Amino acid sequence: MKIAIMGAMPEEVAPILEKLGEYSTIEYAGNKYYEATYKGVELVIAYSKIGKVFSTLTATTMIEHFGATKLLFSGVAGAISPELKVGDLIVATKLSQHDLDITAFGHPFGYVPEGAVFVEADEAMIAMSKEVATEMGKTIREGIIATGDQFVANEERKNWIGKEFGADALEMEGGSVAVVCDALSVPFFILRAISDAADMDASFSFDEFLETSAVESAEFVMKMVDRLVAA
Ligand code: 4EZ
Repeated sequence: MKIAIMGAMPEEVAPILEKLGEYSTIEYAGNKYYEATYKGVELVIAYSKIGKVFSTLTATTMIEHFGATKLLFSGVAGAISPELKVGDLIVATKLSQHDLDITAFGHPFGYVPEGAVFVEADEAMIAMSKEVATEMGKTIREGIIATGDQFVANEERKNWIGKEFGADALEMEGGSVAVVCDALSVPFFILRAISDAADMDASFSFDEFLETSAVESAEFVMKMVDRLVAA
């Protein structure tokens, strides 16, 4: 077993590297990858840079080049569901690409031939996350995450994504990481802590809460890793 832990931004992986303390740095394909042995299990950690293309490259590299056999994503997201507040954790049950559009040919949003609107995350890790939440005394919500190459700061766009995909949160990497892991048969887990409400105040809220929410997510993901290495 080799576990990949990825984020999109430096702030999203910094708390994980801090917890590990010692790691080696490898430069590959325009990014830095960090390798460590944690409680006897090999880890590879990286932030991809923002968006579907960079996250696709990083997830693929972690699996194909570094040999990761499980992948956990930690980061922040914009809330769609009004029940999700800043700092709250959401685990993706399934993910979609909200900006994928060949509807001109009669296909649904998020769909291309031989693909699927939704990609499902690993059920075993979702179940494990419930146990971890109970153990930590935290509430986590399961839901649908919609991904696209847009920072959504617009109520109308947010509501459309919520309606069209039944999505509870949105971000810019989960859906592409899901496609990669699904295609390569690598179980994956996508966790996000809310940083904003994807509305007109989103950029300010994001700037204010990126670090604290990233820490919330990272701490939870490391508890997941603790379980995985103990199993
Ligand atoms: C993308 N990430 C945001 C990157 C923002 C600014 C320099 C998560 C996210 C997000 N994505 C948090 N809130 C969001 C929102 N409202 N729309 C899209 O994964 C980079």
